[in-house]
This record gives sequence, structure tokens and C-alpha cells, in this order.
Amino acid sequence: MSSSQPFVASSPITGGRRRKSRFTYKQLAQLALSSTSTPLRVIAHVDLDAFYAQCESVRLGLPEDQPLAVQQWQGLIAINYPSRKFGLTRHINIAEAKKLCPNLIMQHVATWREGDTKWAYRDDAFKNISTDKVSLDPYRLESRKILACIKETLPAKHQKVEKAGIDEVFLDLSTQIHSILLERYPELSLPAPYDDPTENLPLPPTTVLDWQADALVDLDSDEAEEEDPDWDDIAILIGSEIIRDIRAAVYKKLKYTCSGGVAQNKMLSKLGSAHKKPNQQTVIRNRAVQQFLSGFKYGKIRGLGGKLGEQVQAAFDTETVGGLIQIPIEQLKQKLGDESGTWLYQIIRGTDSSEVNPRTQLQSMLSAKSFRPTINTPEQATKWLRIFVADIYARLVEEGVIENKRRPKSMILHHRQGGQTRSRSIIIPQGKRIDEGMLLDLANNLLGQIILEGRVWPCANLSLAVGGFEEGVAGNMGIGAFLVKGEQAKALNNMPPQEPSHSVAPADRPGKRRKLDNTGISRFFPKSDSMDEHDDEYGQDSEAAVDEETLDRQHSHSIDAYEEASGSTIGANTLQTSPHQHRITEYMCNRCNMALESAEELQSHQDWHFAKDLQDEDNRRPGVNSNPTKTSQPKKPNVPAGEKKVASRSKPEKGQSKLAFG
Ligand code: DCP
Ligand code: MG
Repeated sequence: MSSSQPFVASSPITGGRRRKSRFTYKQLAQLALSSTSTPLRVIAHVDLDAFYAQCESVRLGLPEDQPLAVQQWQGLIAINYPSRKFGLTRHINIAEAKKLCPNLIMQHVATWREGDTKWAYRDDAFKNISTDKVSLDPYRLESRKILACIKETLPAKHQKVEKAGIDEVFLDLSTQIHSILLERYPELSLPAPYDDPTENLPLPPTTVLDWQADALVDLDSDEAEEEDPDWDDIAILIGSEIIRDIRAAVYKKLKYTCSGGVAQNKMLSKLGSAHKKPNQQTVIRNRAVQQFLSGFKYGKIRGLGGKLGEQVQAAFDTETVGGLIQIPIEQLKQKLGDESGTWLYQIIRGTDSSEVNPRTQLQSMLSAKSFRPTINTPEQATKWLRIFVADIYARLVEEGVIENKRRPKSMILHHRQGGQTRSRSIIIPQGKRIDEGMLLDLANNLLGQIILEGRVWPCANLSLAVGGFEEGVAGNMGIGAFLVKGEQAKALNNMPPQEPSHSVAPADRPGKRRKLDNTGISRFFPKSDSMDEHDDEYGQDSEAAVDEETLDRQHSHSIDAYEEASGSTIGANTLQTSPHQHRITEYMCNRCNMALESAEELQSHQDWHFAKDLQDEDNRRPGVNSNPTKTSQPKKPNVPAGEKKVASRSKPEKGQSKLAFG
């Protein structure tokens, strides 16, 4: 990536050629800082093709053209590309699939079974929905390998990678591109004329850019290919080279194909990666954004799949971005309100300044099962707790709990009977090595508490989660390092009550991150908030076979799964919501219906619920927990003005995660 090209310095105008770049020295400098405000910014999205299906094909060593689908009970959850040619989709059942594609291999997902210490692939799993529990570990493990491979491919100092789901990442390539630009075009390192950063850069060389096999979105109608490229084109070209290298590395090392989108922001890059699949990458130059978006139904844009989309359609009688683009901002504001109108005006023009948030470590793990038929005895419940604990413990080991690298602080058990969900939580004792026995004792303790309260059977769902991961002390400092003792304990006890400051970024300031203080209950949730995988996008298929184990496959380790299990509102939005809600219908808290900016915000918000649940438990039964810190009631995270809560269990919107129970 260091092929040098001749630099054409700012030459006098020849044949109508612009003398200077449209971009300034300042904007170039901002690229080195990954600033969201520079138009030279380059963001990529990489999404694995038919991910679970590829995992199975690779695991089984099958030829790449062998049709394969991943089965879960009687449904299909991933369809590889060779079998898509036969018309297979996630929505059809296994019998139909076999009819359409007789050569199809249907591989059932791995499951946990009582008495086994590890998940396994079993030939009879599909018959055992009442006794088995889906394990997504095989896919998590592959996902980690892929993430590691992507990172290895990037220079250590330029790794801004956000894991956005089990098979997708966003990459902010800005800083890397900045350094490549300076390397290839050393003149860019020269000081700005008159030391004025608002001066325009010289123009790049007129060399025709080599986009190789990229799917290059056509330029907007008022732009011409003959027009000389500017630095944003060069930056995005370098971005596409980086993504091509990454995709090749993933394929070479792990045999997985993926697709990529390269553009100026997250929204566009994500639309880009899905544009041409499989195994392709789509580049959306800044001069092509309008052209790219105009062909889209705006419902595909994140935040426009739900109620806002419906409102827009009712108001303007069009389904496409092209149909909306003509509408003046005043009219949008008039029909949708100021904020929604302004947001819509920007998003359909491809404006999105949300940041790529590097996060790789998960914050919580959950194992859950909905029972069909329901279970009726403590023995049955304990049996499931044993499976949950084995599942969680195996993942904790992966996280390095044995070496004390990371350690959860708390455990929570949710129980559902009829329409009612109860939960109990407990602090995992510090200073003790975490093992399966210890976790099972804690889980049984929680179950015992729930049973004592009565109204327990029949039970429709149980879910067990551990959360509040803390960095441990690796190496030989030993377990004692986890003990809070002496002065430290005193200090904790004397600490003034603090509220977790859990502010959600306002819609118009997506770059602003929440703040977490380091005390009180929020200290269970370290700043590097993350989910290992969070499949908010799956909500787009919410009509698809959403059986109980959707929980497993979508959220099996993320704290929101038990929120789903709570049976509380599965959030429909209201008609009169703020743009904050409109925008992110995919990222909606199903407990309080709050709409969040991103999966990360959703996770943070749900961490807050988790913290509050823990604290409520603390307050109710002070003897149970060993948390030495007394905290005040966490303040509810900011709720956008005008938010209305929907108390009913309404149909989830398109684009929302939906988990069905019972
Ligand atoms: N998944 C699932 N249920 C859904 C959607 C997805 O279990 N409703 C799982 C199976 C998928 C994986 O998550 O393999 C990744 O989801 P994607 O939406 O990225 O779909 P695929 O990777 O299967 O296909 P594509 O090539 O379209 O990305
Ligand atoms: Mg995918």
C-alpha cells in the first residue's frame, strides 16, 4: 500500500481544472484525529456472508458450492449463498427447504444437554427442544478469530474496530489513511501556506484511480467521472484497498468470505456492505452518495424502519429516498416536528457523524431458556441452572476467569411465571476463585429466594446472567488482588452516594458518549462497555421463526436477553415520539421503551437497568449481598422529552429485536 504516485502540485488552471482541492489543511489534519467532522473521513463496514452457514461449511470441510443451511429445531437460521440460488430463505421450514433444494445439507446448531459438560453437535438435537439448549459458542469462537485476524491485518496503532454484531464490524480507517496519504504524497506534510490551516490543499495527481473489482456506486447525476479526483476520492480508494486486504486475509487464514462497504460514515458503509453480496465490496464515494441513496427505500435506513417510516410515508406518500429528497426541510419539520424533520433531512442526504467505538470486551453473559412445556418443580429448575452455569462458566473460562484476567461481579436470575417476571441478584463474592460449583451455589441461592416467595410454578422462563466485568490481575498477583480490604474498603464505605451518570447521547450529538462514574453501582460496569455480540439487526427478521431459542442465538450472553425474557413491553414506538426515538427503533429498550442511539447505548442503558435491579435487590434485602458500598438510587437515564411509554405488549416494529416467550 505504499506505491508512490507522482504528485501534481497546485498547478495553474489548465483547461478549466480547479487549482486547489476542495479540502483544507485543517480537514486533512482532522483525519489524523479520526474527527467525525472532516469530510475526508473513511469508515468501513465488514459483514460475513451467511455467517453461521459458513462456519458450518468450514467446520465440516465442505466444498464452497455445497448448499448448506443451519437448522434450529424446525427452522432455518442461516442459508449459504449456493442454497440461496434455490430460493431458500430464513423464513421457510426444513421440509420446504429440502423440497426446493434436495441436495441441501441442514446442520443443526450445537446444543447443551443436561449431564454433558460441553455443548456438542448432536444428530437428534432437532427432536429435543424441551431438553436441549442452543449453544452459539462455535460461532462466537469463529467470530473472535475473525476479529483477531482483522486486527492483525491492521497496523497496531491504527486499530479502531467496533464489533457491531457476531459477524460484523465497523472500522474507522481515518488515521491509517492519513498516514498512508502522507507517505504517498509527501507534499501533504508541508505546512499550509501562510500557516493558515483554512487554506485549501493542492490538488491530488490526475492519475485515474484504480478501483479494481470494487462495486463502485455511480456518481451523482451532477458529477462526472472525467472530473479530477479530489482527496476524498483518494482517501476512500485507500480505504477500499485496506478492506480488500482485510477480506483477503480473513479468507486466506480462516476461509471465510465477507462483504464490505466503504464510505464516509457508518450509515453509508453499512448499507454498502449489504449492497453486493457475497464476497464483494461496495465503495460509495462522497460524490455518489445521493445517487446511491436515491435508489433505496428509506425503510432500509436505520431508524426509518418503524413508526417514523410509517409517519413519513403517510405524510409524503413515497417509499423512496428519491421521493423524499425534493421535499424542503420546512415541510419535513412541519409534518414531523423540528427534530425529526431535521434529522430526516440530513440522513437522506447521507449525513451521519456517529463514531466508531472500539470495544471488544463483553460486559455480561446470559444463558436462558423458555420452557415449552413449562416446568413445575425445583428439581427441573435446578437442572436448568446447572446447564446455564456450565454454559456461562465455559464462556468465563474463554474470558480468562481462571487466570483472573476478567471477573464478573454479580449474578442475576430472572424467573417468569405467567405474565410476571421476577428477578433476584447477588454479588459474586470477591476473593474466591470462581468455579462452576460456586456459580451453581449462587444460582441456587437465587432460585431459593424466588421459591420462598411463592407463585413459582408453572415456570415459563428462566435466565441467568453474570455481569459487571472487572479487569482482574493477570499473572502471579493471585486472587488476593480482588479483595477489597483495609483502607480501600473503608474508602468505599465512606464514599458519598453517587448516581451512575448514565446519560444517553442526544440524537443530535451522536459523538457524545455516556459517562460512567467509577463509584457506586455503576462501577460494576466498566467504561469499555460492550457486548460480545448484539444482534439488533436481527429484528429486521422479527417475523422469522422467532422461537424461544431466538434468545440463545441473538442475545445469549447479552444482558438484554433477560430483559426480553421479562415479558415486559416489547417496544412499539408511539406515534408522537421524539426524533431520538424515531431514529433508532432498532435500539429500543424493551423494559422502558426508551430509544437509544446505537447498540452500544442500548447496552449501556440496559447495564443501567441491570445495576438498578441489583441495587433494588440490595435495598430490599440488605443481608443478601456483600457489596460494601452503599449507593443511592440510580437516576434514570435521560428520557427524551416527549417520550411516551407504551405499556402494552404491542407488536415489535420492523427493525427491532423480538424475542418470543411462551
Ligand atoms: N441470525 C439469526 N437470526 C436472524 C438473523 C441472523 O440467528 N434472524 C444469525 C445467523 C446469521 C448470523 O446471525 O448467519 C449473521 O446475521 P446476518 O444478518 O449477517 O446474516 P448472514 O450472515 O447469515 O447473511 P448475510 O450474508 O446476508 O450477511
Ligand atoms: Mg452476515
